[in-house]
Amino acid sequence: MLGLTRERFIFVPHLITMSSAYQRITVTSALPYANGPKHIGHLAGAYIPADVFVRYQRLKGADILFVCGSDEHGTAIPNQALKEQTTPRAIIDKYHAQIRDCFQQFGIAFDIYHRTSEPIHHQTSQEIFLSLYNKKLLTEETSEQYYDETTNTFLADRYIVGTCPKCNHPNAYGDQCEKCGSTLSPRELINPRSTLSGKPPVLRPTKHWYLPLQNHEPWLRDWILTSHESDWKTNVYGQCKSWIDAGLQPRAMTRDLDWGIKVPLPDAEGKVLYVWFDAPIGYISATRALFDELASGKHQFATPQRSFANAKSDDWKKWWQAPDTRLIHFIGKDNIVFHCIIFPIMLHATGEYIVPDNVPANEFVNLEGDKMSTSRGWSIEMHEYLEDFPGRADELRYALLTNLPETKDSEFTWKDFQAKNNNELVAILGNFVNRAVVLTQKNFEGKVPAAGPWQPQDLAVIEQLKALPGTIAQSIEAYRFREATAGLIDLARLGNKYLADTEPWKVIKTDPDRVGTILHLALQIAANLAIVAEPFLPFTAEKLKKLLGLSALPWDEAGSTTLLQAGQVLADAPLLFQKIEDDIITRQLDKLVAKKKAAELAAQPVTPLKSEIVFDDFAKMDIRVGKVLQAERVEKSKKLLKLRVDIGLEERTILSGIAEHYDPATLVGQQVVLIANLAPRKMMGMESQGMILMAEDKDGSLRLVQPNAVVAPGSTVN
Ligand code: B3M
Ligand code: ZN
Repeated sequence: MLGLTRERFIFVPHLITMSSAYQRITVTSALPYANGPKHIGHLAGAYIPADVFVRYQRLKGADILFVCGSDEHGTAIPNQALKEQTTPRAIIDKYHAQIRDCFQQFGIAFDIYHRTSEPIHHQTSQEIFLSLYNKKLLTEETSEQYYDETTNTFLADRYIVGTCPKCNHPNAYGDQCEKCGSTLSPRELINPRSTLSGKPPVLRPTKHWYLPLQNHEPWLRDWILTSHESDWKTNVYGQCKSWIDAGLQPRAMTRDLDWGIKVPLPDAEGKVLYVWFDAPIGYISATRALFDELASGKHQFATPQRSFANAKSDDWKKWWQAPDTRLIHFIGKDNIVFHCIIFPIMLHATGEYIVPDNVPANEFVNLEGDKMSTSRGWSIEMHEYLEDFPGRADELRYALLTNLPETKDSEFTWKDFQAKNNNELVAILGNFVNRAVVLTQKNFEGKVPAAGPWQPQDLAVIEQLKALPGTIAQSIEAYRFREATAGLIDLARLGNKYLADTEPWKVIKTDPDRVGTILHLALQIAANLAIVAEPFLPFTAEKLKKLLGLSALPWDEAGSTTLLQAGQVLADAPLLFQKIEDDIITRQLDKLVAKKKAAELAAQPVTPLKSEIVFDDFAKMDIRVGKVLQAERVEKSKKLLKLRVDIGLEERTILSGIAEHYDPATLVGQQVVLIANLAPRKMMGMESQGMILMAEDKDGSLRLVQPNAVVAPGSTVN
């Protein structure tokens, strides 16, 4: 591994020369499904690395564009609507806003955060589909697919459940068994049933449009396997190679679904584009939307950006079609084939679009020893972190950056988060800046002191200061963000060590001029941090600039010892970072365990139905409404309450196992529903003359069944 890393490091200068032929850079981050909150693993995978890269390039003065948005199609959306008992539209509106706001609070500085439900996206996707269709690059095929005759719909894979052919799990999905992890197709399920109606589906012929991936194999081999062997990450290159080597197949680009982008052909009633056809086109339509908005003066940047002076609507084309545009997709590993194989084939086949120069996909971040999963409750959602740690986005950015899953899955633990914060951000970066500023305030009235002649000790530090930004830049350009982040903290460490070695707090008594020189250099290091920290810790960089009275500086100024003029007045020192105490961490760990438990309960299957009965079976029961007159605990019993109930005709004594769910006093006066003709039963030496009906929730808690208005005791229930 180490050997490989070294080897790739040697390629860096070569890479830079290669990319210098490019005039501009288009950067995309995967469009998250707007079907629920997104967790910090997503943030680490496709958003923070992209943001570091883009912020760095902006500081370098590159002509760069950063687009993202919500993926609002696919079965994930109607699925969630079903779960939340609402409409797909309500789902995408809710989660689009939530995810967009979270990204903004984490400082992810997109030029636009668009959405695939917008008309311009529907139009762009249909245009690309038609372009392929008109070039005869799509094939039509009719195949048999499962259809639900009750709801009159073809069933997406996720809407079919049945017994897994591999492990006999009774509730495997049409595309996957979550018990044994096997990838399945709906036809493999034993006893399939529709999740919409519960009925077995039938097979019906349906026509779809396919992209024959295999026809593009020679080009793909040449483009990826030959041209990108040395510069793509090994995990990405490896996945592409095994896909291509396994033999490419035709892939359906349309679906039978009533949520999505209509297939723009006359004979395609009820058919929409496959979500993985339209979603990546979302990058292009986001760019179109951005330039439309810029041209009409309507665009609002969420965070301050570079300006796109004199932008015209048509400018989107150069970001997607000009051969001197360098396209980079930031994604997670589960999206590799779509971004490296299917989407590039689509784009290349149109003959108009460029293909990516690189797809630096990340692996996954695990959480406290287990896979991160929102549905299993084992996750830290972006909004949860922001609620619990307001104003502390940089702290999480830092913890994730130092631990990015760049070559293999990594692990987030709250303990490590605390350690990174306390031992690195507080103790190194924060401490260094704070010491330099406080000493300046104390001894030089808060003004940058003039520097005297440099001493050897200073010169050694200056040399390192000059070298570090270049090292960090090389790491960023090679998509090695962990290494780059380590470089940032090395710069702070350099400052901290310089103060520790020179001990200005001691020297001040004997040689104030020397202290002036030391603090001058220390403050220059702090000013360098304000530039270099910007891609990684944008909020901190902003605070540093305010503190030092610096305006925006380009990356190429980093390494300099003349960023600050003597006499420059410092602002009051803000505390850049605060220590995180153990109790905060314990609380987060407890919260995680509680969330998992709640998710487990919610996921518990509903009790299966009993076998069918006939009306006479039901009619034998005499069900009545009664009113509770008295209620008390039964001695020596944890579960039983003894109730006195008026059932209109008479009073009854009834024992009911609800002592753990109701305080007896609250029951007096309540209406209950009971089976009045059940043979009396002895319990704890007493006779119970009937049975009260209760609803039992998934977690075992019991609730009285009651008429929703007051009725006379003795009323019958039919
Ligand atoms: N929405 C899947 C995902 O969130 C998908 C990505 C689309 S990128 C064009 O992993
Ligand atoms: Zn299985």
